Amino acid sequence: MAVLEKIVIANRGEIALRILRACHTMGIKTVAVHSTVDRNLKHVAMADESVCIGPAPSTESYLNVPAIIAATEVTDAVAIHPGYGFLAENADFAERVEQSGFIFIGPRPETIRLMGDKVSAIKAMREAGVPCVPGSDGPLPEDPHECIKIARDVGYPVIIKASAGGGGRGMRVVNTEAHLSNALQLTRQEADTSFGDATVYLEKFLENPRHIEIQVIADSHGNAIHLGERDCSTQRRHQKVIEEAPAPGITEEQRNEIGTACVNACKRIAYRGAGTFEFLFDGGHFYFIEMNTRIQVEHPVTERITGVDLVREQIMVAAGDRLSRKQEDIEIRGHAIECRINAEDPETFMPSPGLVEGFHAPGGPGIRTETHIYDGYRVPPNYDSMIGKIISHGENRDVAIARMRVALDEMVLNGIKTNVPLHKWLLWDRGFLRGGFNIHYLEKRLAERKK
Ligand code: MV4
Repeated sequence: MAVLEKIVIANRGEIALRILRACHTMGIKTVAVHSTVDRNLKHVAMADESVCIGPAPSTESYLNVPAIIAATEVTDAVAIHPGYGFLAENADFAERVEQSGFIFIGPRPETIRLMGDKVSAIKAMREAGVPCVPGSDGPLPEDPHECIKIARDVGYPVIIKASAGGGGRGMRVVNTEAHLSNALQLTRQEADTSFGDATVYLEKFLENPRHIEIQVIADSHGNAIHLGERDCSTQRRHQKVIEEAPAPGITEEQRNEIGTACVNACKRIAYRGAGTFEFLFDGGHFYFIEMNTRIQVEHPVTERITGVDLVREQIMVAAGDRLSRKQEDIEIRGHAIECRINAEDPETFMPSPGLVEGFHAPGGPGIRTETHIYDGYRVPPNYDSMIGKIISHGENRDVAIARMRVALDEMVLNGIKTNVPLHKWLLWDRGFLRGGFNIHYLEKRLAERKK
């Protein structure tokens, strides 16, 4: 086994701690790079070395490429793990890391670039045999008349998306032909302003889909496997709230079919590292929309039902090792649910940073808590409001839900407002208990609750 001696963790919060634990378990030394307000983070205390890379604003610290490269040089580290968010899907950063002689723990820069451009990602996936949403088969042409023809062929409603967008940014639904030209112009303009790229494409708008994603991991020797799916339909304003695996109602046959398509696509593009194929699931069919080339927040539900340590695998394949498992070794066991804990008002969803004046993590059979917070920790106002995750596991969905309810009741988290009350409410909600609802379910229930 090739061993990386020392890794820079270019992130913060719970994922930085998760990466540190994986490294130390593998006998790898760690360097925490952090902003001034983050000097009291748990992983900074636990890391072998730490380097302050800038002030609180992430543009000057966690997005400060020269500072991160310099910290890697001065500490004699050999690799950089970007976590999620920040620089994780920045192809230019991955390239700079490699040009500086270090290992980027993630896909090759060309792959990140391919998937960052949604038009090229969909083209690659369609050619690789992954089912995609019916649509424009490439960028929309300049000529509005040609666009009208394309939309007519696809059939209304359609959705116009920015090629440089993703994750819900730069999209517009069009219900009738009368609104197409105006919507096109607006979306192009917004795309140009927001992303510096006016390229847009068009898809059939699926009105009530579920959001189901497939986890893959691939090595640099041509091996790739899938680890089943996650259902991420419980979301509000494109922010996931609860994720679960496996997805309720998906058969082993459906899982094998879509999983195999993803694995074949990975082999075809020589994918390396962990990745997620995002699909809309509607009428019993999967439609690819985007690929994420990073470790995701919700990776633990997959770890829980497969027994695979995804961050460890990421590090191993980045070092040039082979995957530790073959597809036939992967078996889905039981059911896992993740509740994201945010420092926010449970009614208004406004961020609620501040001092944690009492914290006690839940535990017991089938409970995993992933958080960096502790008694006396101050949640800074500068970053994402997610402060941790609780993951429950059981032999079936009912057991996972029962364990999660107990865990949420057991947890003590005082001093700041959190969305824990929202989770407690959802875990007794009839629709949630039924499972298999679509992406609009939570927002609909929240709107009803207000009345
Ligand atoms: C769609 C769609 C319906 N039809 N594409 C939003 C985030 C981005 N990743 C893609 N998104 C969507 N694309 C077609 N053709 C509906 C959404 C969508 C959505 C998707 C996944 C999870 C939550 C969502 C919330 C609103 C809209």
